[in-house]
Amino acid sequence: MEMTMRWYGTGFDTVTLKQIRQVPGVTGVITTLYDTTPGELWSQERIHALKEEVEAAGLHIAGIESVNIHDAIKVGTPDRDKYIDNYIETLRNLGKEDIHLVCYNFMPVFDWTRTELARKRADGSTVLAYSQKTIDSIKPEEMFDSIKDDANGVVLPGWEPERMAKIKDLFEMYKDVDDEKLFENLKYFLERIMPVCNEYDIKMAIHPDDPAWPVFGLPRIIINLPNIQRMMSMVDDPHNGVTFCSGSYGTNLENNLPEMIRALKGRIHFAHVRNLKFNSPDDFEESAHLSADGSFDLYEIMRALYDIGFDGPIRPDHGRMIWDEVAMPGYGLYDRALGATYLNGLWEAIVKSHAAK
Ligand code: DNO
Repeated sequence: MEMTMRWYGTGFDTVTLKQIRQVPGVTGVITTLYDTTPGELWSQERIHALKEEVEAAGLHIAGIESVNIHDAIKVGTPDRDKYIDNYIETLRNLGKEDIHLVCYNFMPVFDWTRTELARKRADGSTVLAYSQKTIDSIKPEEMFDSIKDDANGVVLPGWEPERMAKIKDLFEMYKDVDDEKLFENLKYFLERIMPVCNEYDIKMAIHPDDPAWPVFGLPRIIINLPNIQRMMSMVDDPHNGVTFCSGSYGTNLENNLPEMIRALKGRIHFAHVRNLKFNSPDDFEESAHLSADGSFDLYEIMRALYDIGFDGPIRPDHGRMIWDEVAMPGYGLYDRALGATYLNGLWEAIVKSHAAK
């Protein structure tokens, strides 16, 4: 595996490449062109400039998170082909710049959903949290307003204010889209992009829906092993794979994370590893990465990745806000650096214990 960190780009991220370079064991970044909109074509020049900037800091681009999918593609409206054409061109331009991993999601309307961006924990840190009761008590259009004051002035991925302003139209757009339709539209999209992925060896790594169940009545399909297997078999190509995100699949306590990892051998192209602390099955908060601080056994997760021979990029995921840092919720430097170091420590121990046998 390669340890990486997510970086939103100069002007968007409070964390610098120089800081990331100094986190022990981190060699790559997972980045994006944060000011592009879903459906827009990424020029090779802009990708090249981003790559040069990252490389000048002594790092490399290990993958893109995300090239976002236009709603027309998810809904399957007649104009979807023009957005898929743009997506294909973007993939080609990434391939030409020697970038071979793309993380994306197929969630309707909202990307990840949290009801709090700064829940206070006993140690004084603040974390992202989710309560189903809160979701059940508000309207989708109130969602953004209810959390935006805790965003520390940054634009959250998937929660761009322009998008949120059109929320009612978006819901209207999805009114006839159910799970079956969403699967069908995902299949159409994947079939169209696979040739360019094969030509440039680009691994597509779909991100799970977070939380892993329908929110506000919208369909959510990338939520458990049977659905991932369906997605992979409907377009059976090794480039059609997944981002294994422990914090997203883990929202559903019925998902056995190490077992899922073992079942997905060969098709996990990217891993997000973090912990959650459950207060009840429908109320959880994002704890520190350490197993003892949350509900998951991170050692077992890392061991499952080791056992399947995972050799792709991995990144610590959302961190707590600690030591008075002001940053994008979940994406500060300090706790993610602690997370990376902890995951690296687990990995080293696993590798060495295998060598000793
Ligand atoms: C949140 C992230 C998601 C993820 C996208 C992938 O912090 O995990 O926004 O990047 O769903 O497309």
